[in-house]
Amino acid sequence: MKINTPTYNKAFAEDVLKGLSDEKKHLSSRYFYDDEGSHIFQQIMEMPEYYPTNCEFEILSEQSEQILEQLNFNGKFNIVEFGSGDGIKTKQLLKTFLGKNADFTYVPIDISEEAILILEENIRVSLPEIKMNSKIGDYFDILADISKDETPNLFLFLGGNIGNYKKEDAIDLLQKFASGMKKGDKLLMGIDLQKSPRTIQKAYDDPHGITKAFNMNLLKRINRELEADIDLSQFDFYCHYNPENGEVNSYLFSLAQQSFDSKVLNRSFTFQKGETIWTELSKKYSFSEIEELAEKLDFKVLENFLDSKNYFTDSLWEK
Ligand code: AVJ
Repeated sequence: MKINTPTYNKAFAEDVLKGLSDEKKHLSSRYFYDDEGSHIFQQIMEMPEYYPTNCEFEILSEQSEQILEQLNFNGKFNIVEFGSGDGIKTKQLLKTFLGKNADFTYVPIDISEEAILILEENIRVSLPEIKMNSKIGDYFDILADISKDETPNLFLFLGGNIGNYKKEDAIDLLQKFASGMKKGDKLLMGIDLQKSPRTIQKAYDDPHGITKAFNMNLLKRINRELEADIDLSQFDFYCHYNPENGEVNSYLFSLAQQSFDSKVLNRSFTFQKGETIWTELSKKYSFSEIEELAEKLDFKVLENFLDSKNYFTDSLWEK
């Protein structure tokens, strides 16, 4: 690798190098979300086939009063949100809580300063009376600070992002959340549920090609940021839902025997015809798996708040 090249993201370069050097090639879905990828994800959320966003919107629009009751906080509390994004769904919950005169401070955390600035503006316009204390930075650094305080916390981890983590990694992540939580603190986590395999397959293998573009953007990023010469027309996208383990696995695969070159990584990479790059896990849970996960982490599941189709849950856990 070149040294002294401040124009590229070091973690991205290292992970691409590792992922494309392994016997079975892989790239992390964490790298989907650059500016272009975040834009494509917005389009995914607008597709009729991609049900999770609408389901969670429905849950937070219609059941936030019950969520507030279940919290059982008397007095002030914080609502700490991990990876707040555009906050459209969260706004439904905040609006209801304000209407019920709950005494809380909203603490959105995001690594992207831009995302936080947009969110702040958005919330200030629509809910001007809210107390807000945004944080830009790493979840766990900020969590360590927050946990020093006596104030009870409701943590939000919405959108179903937990689905992107393999079992051990999910446990690891939630363990880190738990380490910043006091007894009585709550976690509200969005989790996509197992359902008709056709419904799930259609949400990821969409007929518009938007999910394909979302995955192909990883290759575009490699071209742009790692000065590579990947011929995008020589790759395609494939994904598959396995109802036996609840996993959607997504791949890019090579349409030909080919190589590309990266100037930043100072290496070339070769692909056989049909060779895959694993790009994403999107795990769908059963209720018993949710229970099992909570139990392993020493949480109590207080309630699963479901949408009317029972596709998705906002699962409320107590530490
Ligand atoms: C943002 C992780 C919840 O797994 O459903 C959407 C990302 N990937 N379509 C998901 C995604 C393909 C999404 N999450």
